[in-house]
Amino acid sequence: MIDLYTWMTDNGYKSRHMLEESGLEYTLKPVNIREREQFEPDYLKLSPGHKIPAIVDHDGPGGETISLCESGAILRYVGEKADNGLYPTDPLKRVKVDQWLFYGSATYTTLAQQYAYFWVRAPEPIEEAKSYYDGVLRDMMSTLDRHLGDNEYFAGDYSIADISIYADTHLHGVERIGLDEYSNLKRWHDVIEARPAVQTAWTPFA
Ligand SMILES: N[C@@H](CCC(=O)N[C@@H](CS)C(=O)NCC(=O)O)C(=O)O
Repeated sequence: MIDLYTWMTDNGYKSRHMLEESGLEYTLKPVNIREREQFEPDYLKLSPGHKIPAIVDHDGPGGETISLCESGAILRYVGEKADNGLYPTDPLKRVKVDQWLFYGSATYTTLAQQYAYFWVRAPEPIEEAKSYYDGVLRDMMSTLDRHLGDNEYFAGDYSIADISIYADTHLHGVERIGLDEYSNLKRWHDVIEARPAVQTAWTPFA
């Protein structure tokens, strides 16, 4: 059994999406980051940088209980454990899955969060920062759109790479910027959005 410590944010949705796809049993453990619950001492033992998500697997490698934070690492861990093809075992296929997984985690989400800060949460509007991050987000969406012009999914078949990129495409692409100028990204987004795992993973829990 896996405990998933999460909240309703881009990174939070990724792990839940993956656990839903995996068919593994898991329990949701809400960590309300708006109430600063991520700073509770017990939670910091799971996620030293006070970030959601984190998991505890009570049946980890060798039957040990393990904890893990960082969305990309969680997606890989659950993918390996589920062994359902979403994190392929073929090293040749893994190369590109890892590339796009890291693009999703390290580049896309990280910069999209800055966009969200200046456009949604900043107490005072700072026009230069808003304009800068608008350009950054649109550039990343163009990059994704170009790749999907020649590829059905990001790295071969549907994989953890797609899961890593879906959340910010939905939150910012669909709900803020719009996907009309990114037709390949829209086609890909709509296919993933229709998956039952996504419908469940994006159900509010608080
Ligand atoms: N690199 C981390 C980033 C996680 C992250 O940014 N989590 C945010 C919510 S989306 C958070 O917990 N923020 C609360 C805080 O920083 O105190 C990952 O990929 O999981």
